[in-house]
Amino acid sequence: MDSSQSNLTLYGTPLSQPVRAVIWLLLMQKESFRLKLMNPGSKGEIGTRNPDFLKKNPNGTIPFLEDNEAGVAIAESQAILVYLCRKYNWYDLYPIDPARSARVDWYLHSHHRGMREASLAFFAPNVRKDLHIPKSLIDSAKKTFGRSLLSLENFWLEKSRFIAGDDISIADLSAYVEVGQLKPEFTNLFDFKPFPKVRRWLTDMTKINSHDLSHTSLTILGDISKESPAVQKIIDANKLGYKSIMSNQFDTDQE
Ligand SMILES: N[C@@H](CCC(=O)N[C@@H](CS)C(=O)NCC(=O)O)C(=O)O
Repeated sequence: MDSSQSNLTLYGTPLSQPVRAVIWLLLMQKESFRLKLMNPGSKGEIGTRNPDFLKKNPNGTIPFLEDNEAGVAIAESQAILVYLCRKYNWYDLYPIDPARSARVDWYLHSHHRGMREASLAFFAPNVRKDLHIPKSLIDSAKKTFGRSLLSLENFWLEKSRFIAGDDISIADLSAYVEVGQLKPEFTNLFDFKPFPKVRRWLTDMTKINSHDLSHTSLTILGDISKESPAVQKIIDANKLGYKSIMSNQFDTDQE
């Protein structure tokens, strides 16, 4: 089946962290999907603040998933990740046993006022200069992210290889799209030297199937630590990332 016949339509853009987590899961599990490119924050035709999209998701955010087969339409990356795992019985990534999924859920629910702040603290101020994000907001996000990174180092990864145990789960995908984007190999916006367990985990995550493909747009964006990327570079990174994902999603030999 090619993606045009898929029941799943994902609204998003590859440079968006929560969208990337969903793309990674679908690629990793070789589940075909359509990707409808969206422009975050815009009221234009493909904008997330366009009235037509707001009718689907009043919060105006991506990712947004439509599953035509099931008549389901949902927003919020964590809800989408859990939905997909339940629908397709991907219990290795979201355990069916409540005692094991409890830890995954714990991380997922803590993510939004925690690791997610990596984007507000580092990524957005460099990539979305047009937003003129107030310094007080950025400073507060840096503090929250700092605390979350410490808890990743000293708590979540203290005794296990991944966040919820020795096997990877959707909690790792969700955390990695935030933390991983800051690595020297991508935007180079954070120094991970004082965090050895986090560094080990970051390396292990690059070995997970479809890591490279789902992160193509970040590779294209490259190191932005010295200079913010031009608008055209951001557009190109999203478009080329999109093309690469759509043309390779059925390549069974990928990675
Ligand atoms: N809690 C949401 C956050 C989604 C989010 O912030 N998406 C951004 C793109 S990275 C967005 O859609 N922004 C557009 C807007 O707020 O208008 C999730 O995990 O899905």
